[in-house]
Amino acid sequence: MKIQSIHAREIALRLRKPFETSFGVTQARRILLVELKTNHGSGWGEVTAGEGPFYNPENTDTAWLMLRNYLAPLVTGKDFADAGQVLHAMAPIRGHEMAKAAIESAFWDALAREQGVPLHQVLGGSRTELACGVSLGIETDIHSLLEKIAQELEAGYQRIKLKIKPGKDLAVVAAVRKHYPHIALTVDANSAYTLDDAELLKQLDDFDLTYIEQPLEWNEIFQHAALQRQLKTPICLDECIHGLRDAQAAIALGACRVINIKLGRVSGHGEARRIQQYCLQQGIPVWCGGMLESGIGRAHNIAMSSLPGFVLPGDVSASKRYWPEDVIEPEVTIKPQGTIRVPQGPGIGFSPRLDYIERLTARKEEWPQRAGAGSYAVARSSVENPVT
Ligand code: OSB
Ligand code: MG
Repeated sequence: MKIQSIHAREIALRLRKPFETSFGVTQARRILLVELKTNHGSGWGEVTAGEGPFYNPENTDTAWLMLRNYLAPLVTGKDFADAGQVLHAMAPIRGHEMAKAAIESAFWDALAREQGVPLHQVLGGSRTELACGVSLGIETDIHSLLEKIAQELEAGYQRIKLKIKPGKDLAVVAAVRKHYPHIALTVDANSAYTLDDAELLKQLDDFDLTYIEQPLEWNEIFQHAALQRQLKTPICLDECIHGLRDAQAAIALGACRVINIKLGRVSGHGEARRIQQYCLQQGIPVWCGGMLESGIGRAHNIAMSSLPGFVLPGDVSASKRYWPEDVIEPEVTIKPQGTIRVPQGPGIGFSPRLDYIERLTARKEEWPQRAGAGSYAVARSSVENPVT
């Protein structure tokens, strides 16, 4: 399949309510959507980077730059037999996994649509319903947190994840556990602690958490191994895992007993599947994380979560938890038993709402640019013949 051009847009989407993590508060998203135009139709992908480089080094603006100046020139006008070849074509670019994942995953969508089959089937997924959890942001007081938890449990969600940070940890988790002695409960620190906090983190062992997600630095596997040796509770790595090699290192070192797979963080479906397969062989449970995605990214997460290793409830939840209106139809909904049905239509199985997306669009470009190639021509030559 030949990638003829890439249509990129930045859309502005306000969250229904602000979401606070240890690294900051998000009120509105600036999301990049890409549509790959091929000689056999098109496919959609989403850049899952945040507005600032606080979760990982990427953000909305770096992704736009990478897509326009480096990644689009490497893949447009070329024929690819599969998505692995697309990722390979982008290999000269170091890092920028989320920018690459948008193209790679859009290619999968295009491929599945061309074949007229659902993406989960092309990926090799078998599950038809996914177990869903929710990720709850940091709240100013415990009463509003308990109220939110009550609502989510009422909606059916099967696992509650609490964001924690220094000063908003033990007392919060203790209060929630006291109120709900039996729910599946986890915490996510988004790298807010250091090994010096080991004594505090050990006290989390009292609360029967399924795992503690990413307590230490975003790219520090070795120290997580030192911490895991001191904890009874499994560590789940999120930020640290950028690809299969990180998963292999983390498992071999004993740095985690659970892995959160995020499509964007690992450059797309191909690498996500390699991690999933490796973890399945190693007996490490995985689950699908979220990045406050719009419906496009959410749809890709749903397809990925249908693979066999995804045995723990994901952070993939209903559109209406995030947005007054989603950019896809139908929107993602959750059943009363806390599951999402994997759609059976071709590709991602949801349709982009083009009119609505147009109204949300802050900027859009098509690469290669049709007239006056300008910066595009410069960019292409600088990737293919780097001048050092
Ligand atoms: O660490 O999982 C995380 C959101 C933004 C950045 C990082 C994370 C999150 C979430 C929200 O936890 C998951 C979601 O509901 O999309
Ligand atoms: Mg996380």
